[in-house]
Amino acid sequence: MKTVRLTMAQALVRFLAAQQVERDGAPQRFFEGCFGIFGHGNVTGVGQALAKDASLLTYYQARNEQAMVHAAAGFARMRNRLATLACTTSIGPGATNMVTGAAAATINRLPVLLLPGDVFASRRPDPVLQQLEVASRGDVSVNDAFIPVSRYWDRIQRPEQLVPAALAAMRVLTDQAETGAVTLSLPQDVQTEAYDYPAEFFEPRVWHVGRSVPDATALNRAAQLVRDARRPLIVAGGGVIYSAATDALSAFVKRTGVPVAETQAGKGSLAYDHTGALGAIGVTGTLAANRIAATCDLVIGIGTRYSDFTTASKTAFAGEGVRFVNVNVASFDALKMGGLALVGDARATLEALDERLRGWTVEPAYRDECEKLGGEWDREVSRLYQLGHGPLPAQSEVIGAVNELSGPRDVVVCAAGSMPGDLHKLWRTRDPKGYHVEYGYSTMGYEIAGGLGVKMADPSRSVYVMVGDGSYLMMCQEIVTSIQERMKLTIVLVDNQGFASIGGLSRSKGTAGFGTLYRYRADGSLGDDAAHREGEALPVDLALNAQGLGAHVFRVQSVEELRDALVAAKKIERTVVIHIATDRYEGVPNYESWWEVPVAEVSKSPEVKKARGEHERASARRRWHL
Ligand SMILES: Cc1ncc(C[n+]2csc(CCOP(=O)(O)OP(=O)(O)O)c2C)c(N)n1
Ligand SMILES: [Mg+2]
Repeated sequence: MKTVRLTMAQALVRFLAAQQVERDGAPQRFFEGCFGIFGHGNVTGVGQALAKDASLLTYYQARNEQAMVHAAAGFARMRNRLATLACTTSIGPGATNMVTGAAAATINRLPVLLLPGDVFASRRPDPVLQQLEVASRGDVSVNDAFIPVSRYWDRIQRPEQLVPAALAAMRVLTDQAETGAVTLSLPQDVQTEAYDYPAEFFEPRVWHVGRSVPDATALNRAAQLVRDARRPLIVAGGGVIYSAATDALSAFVKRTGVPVAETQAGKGSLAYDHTGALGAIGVTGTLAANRIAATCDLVIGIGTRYSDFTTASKTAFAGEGVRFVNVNVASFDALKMGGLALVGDARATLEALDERLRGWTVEPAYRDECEKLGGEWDREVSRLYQLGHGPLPAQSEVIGAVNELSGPRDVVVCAAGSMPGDLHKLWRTRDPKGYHVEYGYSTMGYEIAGGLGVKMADPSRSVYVMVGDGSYLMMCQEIVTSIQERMKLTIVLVDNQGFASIGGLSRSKGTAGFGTLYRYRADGSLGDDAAHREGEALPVDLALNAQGLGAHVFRVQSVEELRDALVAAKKIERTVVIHIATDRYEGVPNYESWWEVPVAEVSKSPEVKKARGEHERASARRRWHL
């Protein structure tokens, strides 16, 4: 047997560079590079291997480990999970900084390969710098914290163990039902140990991503349910986009007249002006989608995991006897809501269902009703885009300006705060990959880092990152990486002096926006928003901060100036930050939906008591969907 003598880390880098993925024909590289931040736990192991074979796997220096996982996840999402980036870190804090990124990737079902360094397998120099000592267990390290947030986890205790572990990692990363974060924990000594690896391990290997279809019985049953339905509704999730099923969906909707509502991850499944498009569904949904959801008799969920935002905490689908048919690669998701499970690829399954529904369409009256609601919604969007609110503009006007001045193929990126909900309702998506809001984990700090990954995945598109001041303060440092990699981002920094979303939530539940405004405390105030408003503004200048990180900065005071800056930004080659202050109290309304957030059962406050009463009334509408 031909062997190659390499260190474990060198073998790992060679293996990663040889992995390819194929769906519908053309194989492509699975790992397009490796993000990293070096420390004593990886600089001489994986670091040496990356430096030795720099042409094998491009190394990207990041600024924060959590951020680099977000960038890798953003990259993977943009590439429909058919490619990603690896992430290498030192041991200890460098490693555990990736835990949040791992959770975000796993919850969003996005493949990322995490390679945290780990303490010596030999245990000879214990305790090493940054080692957690557990008196009762010799085999535990901080990297065990990755276990619940990884879809596959292993610790490479001997160099030859890399062979089965790397293959298992690839199996999980490329399996569309299993994918998420994969963690290979790499003890720092083992990274540098040599072994005679079989040469075959490094041969190009193509991982096939198939398009499976459910069995005929399940498909026939589903088709019968659709034929029997009078008011069917498709809920399109991220799976529609990952499976590249958007054309198939568009054709199906045109032919049958079944309307489509979109989840956050599924937004872009249909162009916003498609006749069957009802827009966003659920807590952050449109009036059109939520009205139809409330009265539909069959939900066809495609590639959705039915989060509480989608189901309005199980109150959205209020029709008596409403049934669910769920198309999903994962049986775990397909079986939710008591649904008839169609376990399979979204595109192939939709096509198979379409064949069985030849000649069938919804009643013209239902088609007209949906179209009318869709049209009314579009007028509501126009109203919110042109609110003319003052003296500070409303966030909806900022969204309108960015939407109108970005190109149809450009991508908007966001993750947390009040913007994801407003974008879900208001963004006019024109391309299946044009809307990228991380709302599975809704990680403050994803925005700029994730935007970097999106841009790296498709440099031919302009990337508009919409970030709140709170999220910006949590994680803005990848601006530096975007400049280093010449990956231009246009970042719109929406400054409303703190956590507008949580402040609003707090006020709506009777707790006055406590602890959500960035201000000095007014004398005697306990931190509620109203009292804080009287306090002095903090001497914080986020635009100056962005400038200090190397961005080209525009400070704008109005929507007009924002529009000018967006036009001027197109000509600038490096990352741009446009800073705009907005009115924290001017939000986009809720359209007949409810989100379950618990409220104190006992309190002396009349506002809290009132909120508790509303909570109890609303939660009585919750359904089991068994
Ligand atoms: C890492 C993290 N911490 C806390 C939260 C809870 N949270 C959700 S939105 C939000 C405030 C976001 O503030 P900002 O980015 O300014 O957006 P705004 O609400 O003002 O629109 C907080 C604290 C979160 N989603 N992520
Ligand atoms: Mg804010």
